[in-house]
Amino acid sequence: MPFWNSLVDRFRGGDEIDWEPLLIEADLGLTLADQWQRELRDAGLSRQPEKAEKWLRDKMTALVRIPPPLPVRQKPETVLLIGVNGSGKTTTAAKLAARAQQEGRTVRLGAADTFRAAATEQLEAWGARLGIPVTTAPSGADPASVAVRALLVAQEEKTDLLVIDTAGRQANKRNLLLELEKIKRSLQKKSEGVPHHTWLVADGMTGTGVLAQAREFHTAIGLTGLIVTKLDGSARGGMVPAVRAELGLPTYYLGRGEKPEDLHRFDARDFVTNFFER
Ligand SMILES: Nc1nc2c(ncn2[C@@H]2O[C@H](COP(=O)(O)OP(=O)(O)O)[C@@H](O)[C@H]2O)c(=O)[nH]1
Ligand SMILES: [Mg+2]
Repeated sequence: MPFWNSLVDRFRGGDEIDWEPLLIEADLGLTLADQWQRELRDAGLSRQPEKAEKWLRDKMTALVRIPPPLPVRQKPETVLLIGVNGSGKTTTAAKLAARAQQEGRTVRLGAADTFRAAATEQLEAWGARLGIPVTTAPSGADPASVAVRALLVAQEEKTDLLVIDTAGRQANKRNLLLELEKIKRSLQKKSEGVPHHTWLVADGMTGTGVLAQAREFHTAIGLTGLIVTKLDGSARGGMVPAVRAELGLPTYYLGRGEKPEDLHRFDARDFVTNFFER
């Protein structure tokens, strides 16, 4: 039985359905769950699961629909990926690079996670596998200077797209935020408008943890959007509308696996269908 139907069945206590726990279980977060619960009640849909589902689908589709991003004319179009350890940043950097390469664009990767040598090696391995150049530095080097060097080389080579990978761990959280802030500021100083995208890479399996991370990174660094990974498992991305409602941030891609081709451009209709029917 699709997830949504099984939830509705489980929460159907007598005739009237209490929508809030159901919406919370679907990772929509407290604020949105509370709001939609009230609106469903006001619309008289407490006892009408089929109509309520239609209402929710329309509501969610309208909320998560995003205008296509404006084309970036400046070269390289620069993406800065940030997020907690293990969220999928390095894999996603490779996936974005592979996708751009497929579209016939030239790409460079920047390995600004200098906290662990293994992180740079992981990105270099992807670069070698995909035939994409990677700007690296020894572990312990200043991540901001690696990022800037990657930008300068990419400008020189007129590369179409630069994707910069960063660390998710530091001695402590504050240090990590300071480091990321410095990377962003250093890039901005080199070239106005860069980075064009500062995307949070967040693990969809952490549910509304994604919302908490988005709040924290958005406040400290300033995000322009999200990529939600690991939606090939049991998670179906309820936090995507939650983040959109609370922070106004769109989700641009969904990760559904570990391979380069497992990165899907976000599509509102697909997302909502998948959310209710899988
Ligand atoms: N199933 C699944 N695994 C993923 C996805 N994205 C990343 N991973 C895996 O998650 C783990 C951590 O990814 P990594 O890119 O190293 O995370 P980072 O620490 O943020 O750089 C790796 O084993 C990846 O293969 C995804 O969309 N689906
Ligand atoms: Mg990494």
